[in-house]
Amino acid sequence: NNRKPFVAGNWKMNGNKALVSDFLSNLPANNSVDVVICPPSLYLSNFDNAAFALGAQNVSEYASGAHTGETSLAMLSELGCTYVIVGHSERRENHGESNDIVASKVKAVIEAGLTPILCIGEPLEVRESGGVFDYVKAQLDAVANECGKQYISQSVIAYEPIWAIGTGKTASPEQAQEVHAFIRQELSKLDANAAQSVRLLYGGSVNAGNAHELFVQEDIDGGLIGGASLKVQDFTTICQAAS
Ligand code: G2H
Repeated sequence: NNRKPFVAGNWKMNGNKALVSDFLSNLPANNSVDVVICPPSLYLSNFDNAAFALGAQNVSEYASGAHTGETSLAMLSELGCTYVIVGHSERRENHGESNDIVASKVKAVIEAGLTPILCIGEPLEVRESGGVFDYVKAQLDAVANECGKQYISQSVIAYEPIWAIGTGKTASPEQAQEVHAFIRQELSKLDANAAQSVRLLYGGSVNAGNAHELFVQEDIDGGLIGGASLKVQDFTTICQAAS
């Protein structure tokens, strides 16, 4: 395939100015991979002249106004941010983001000219009861129904099984590839050409040691990295594993 590999670091609510400087000075440029750092939004403006792209971890679906504590797409754009993680499982589980809210956010992000990194993935009980495909299909359909198929094909999609997030339990390369192939097959029902070009990332306890075996799978085009994106050395190794 000719999809350019993609690696995004999701710092979550971690990091500080010193970590920003460390990444600016020490993360090597990598021309063969799209590299994105998603720090807490507060720090986006500290990343002037970075050799990598910037993403936010969340955004409001509204353009402006009385939404205390929220951040708008115009603000993110002004700070040089070109990607937004939408629908991370921590937002879905702990901040009440339903499939419908996630779909509105995807729509808003694309309409503002940024690229969503749409997160989907099942909890453990769904994995154990054999409902994984139905579950991720419902998550994809919610976006396709609300926004239309062109929105989903303009997204980067991250498959993150919730039982593998921050737990040290990674999906095996075969388990991940199986779901990635299913996602690409579902996308091809919406738009056969676009399905071949959409980057599908795996997320959930990816680290410097296991990145390579995941990224060599046919339908895994890179990763969304949490814990291991906080160490410049490990993150560098992971980016290299994708190239
Ligand atoms: C999944 C991932 C980053 P971690 O949330 O999105 O985190 O790599 O720490 O499991």
